Amino acid sequence: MQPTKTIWFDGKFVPWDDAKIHVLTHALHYGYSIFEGIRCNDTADGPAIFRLREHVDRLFDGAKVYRMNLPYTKEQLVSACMDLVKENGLQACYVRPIVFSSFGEMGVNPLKNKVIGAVACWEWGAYLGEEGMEKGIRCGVSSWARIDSRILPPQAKCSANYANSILAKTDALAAGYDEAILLTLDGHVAEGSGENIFRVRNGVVYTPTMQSGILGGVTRASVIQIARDNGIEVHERDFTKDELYTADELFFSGTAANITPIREVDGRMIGDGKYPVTKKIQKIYLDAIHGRIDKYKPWLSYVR
Ligand code: PPE
Repeated sequence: MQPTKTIWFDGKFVPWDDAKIHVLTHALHYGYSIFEGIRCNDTADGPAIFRLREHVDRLFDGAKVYRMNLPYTKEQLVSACMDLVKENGLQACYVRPIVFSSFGEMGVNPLKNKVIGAVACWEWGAYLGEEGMEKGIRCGVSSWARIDSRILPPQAKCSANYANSILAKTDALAAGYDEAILLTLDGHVAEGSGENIFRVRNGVVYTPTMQSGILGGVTRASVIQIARDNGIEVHERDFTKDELYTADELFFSGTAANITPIREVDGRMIGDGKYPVTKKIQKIYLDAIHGRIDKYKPWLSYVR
């Protein structure tokens, strides 16, 4: 990771190297932190952050679920993200806000400790590789079930959720795959370790329902809208593992991953290795985030 000039840390901009916390920070021990992942992309009118408000709203929703009292308003966090990109002078970057229980008392109860927020940004290329974006990646269905809303609410982007993602991701890598696909406890397809999933069959697009236990992806919502705006039928509908294998096309969506085709699942090739629907959606999505489509410009917050 290439350091940038500054990080927004508890309300102030500090040099990259000074954004440090104590080893007894409560969140480090118990996972009581909520974060976001946002992309700022280069456009003809300078850097623009994609759907910033939606990301900040999701962070506040997560905080509500976890009884986390945030010492900032949504407006303050929005400004922190915008100012951060400007201060660092980057054309394109990934923006990572996080709020967490800080140093103070140990023990499970986090509510005695001050909540601190930070926002950092850095340059981050294709999450699943440039080649993956082009040619598709290889996935394995994980033997770990996705967290369930009765265990850890998947819709809150709490750091603790990522222990589940880490188990699935590291097993997938150890088995020689690029990424894991997790099923729900009742055997429906949920999502990747850090992406939502889509299935294409006979030109129709399907994606698991929000109620199945997935993160409500900002990219997922954008994909659904882009597809519908462009005459592609989309259904939010749960599906099973075998329906992954019999898909004509599969793809992941996510802030970090953008739109990444999946070319293989559990050693089975998906479709015929061409992804006409995925590629069409991928192109429109990339055009949208880079400010090349007027209709989707309301999704952008221009930094300058
Ligand atoms: N599901 C999960 C579990 C998830 O972590 C992400 C984002 C998504 C779906 C897609 O959500 P959205 O980005 O709003 O479309 N994963 C973030 C973190 C990746 C990481 O390794 O860190 C991301 O893409 O920023």
